[in-house]
Amino acid sequence: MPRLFVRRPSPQLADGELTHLDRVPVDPELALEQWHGYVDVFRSRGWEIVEIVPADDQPDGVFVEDAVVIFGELAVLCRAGAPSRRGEIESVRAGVRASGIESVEIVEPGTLDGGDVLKVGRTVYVGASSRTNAAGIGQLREVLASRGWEVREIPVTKFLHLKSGVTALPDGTVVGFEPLVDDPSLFPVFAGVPEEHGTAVVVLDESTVLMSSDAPATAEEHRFRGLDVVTVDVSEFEKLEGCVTCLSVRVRD
Ligand code: CIR
Repeated sequence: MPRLFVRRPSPQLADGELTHLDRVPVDPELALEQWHGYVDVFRSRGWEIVEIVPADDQPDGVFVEDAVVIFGELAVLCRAGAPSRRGEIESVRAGVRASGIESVEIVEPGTLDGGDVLKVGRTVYVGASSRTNAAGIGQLREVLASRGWEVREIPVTKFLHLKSGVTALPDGTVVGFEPLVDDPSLFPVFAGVPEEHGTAVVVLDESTVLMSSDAPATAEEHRFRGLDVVTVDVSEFEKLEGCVTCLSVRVRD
């Protein structure tokens, strides 16, 4: 059964980090409602939901994808690029270990945010962003080299994390909002999408993706490709540069 690691939003969510967006009011109650809606999509499809203990003093703790990346049987625990987010790792480490998953950690001077890691087949695209540095990418490459994964570095200058700008459809096509992608030619198969909030897709199964409800034209394009599209409203997280990918870590057995 596939597993979903999540963490409920902190009441301090509105104080989360912002890099490219201006701060606008965030409704913590609506955020919690949206978070439940997001988790329910997976629960109703048979995913096991694993809740990392709440971290109410960590405004960005809900963006659990940034703290850990799973490669088959191995969890890579990240060292956040934003110092304000480094405290999130304690509880994520405990949650991952309690699940019996083997783990390694990115250590100083390396920084790596899980949002910068996009897996397509056995290729791991890693964003060199304001959050992920060369040392972090080097450590990841070393850990994965003997396990059959190839790490490719991708420049990220126009948005926060690699996966805020590009994600992958079930067939491996990388999709992104082209004005914000530094170099689409770095991906073997790239397709532009018409809306910024349409860049993020979560693969639910081989024919179904989950997306933000704030990208209706993109959803239509995916349906035209033959995919089933499930949408959720994640507006309160989008205000903090979050998206559908960063609210969870997916583990497929
Ligand atoms: C941050 O700036 O770290 C959070 N406010 C948003 C993190 C979003 N994570 C992601 O795209 N993977």
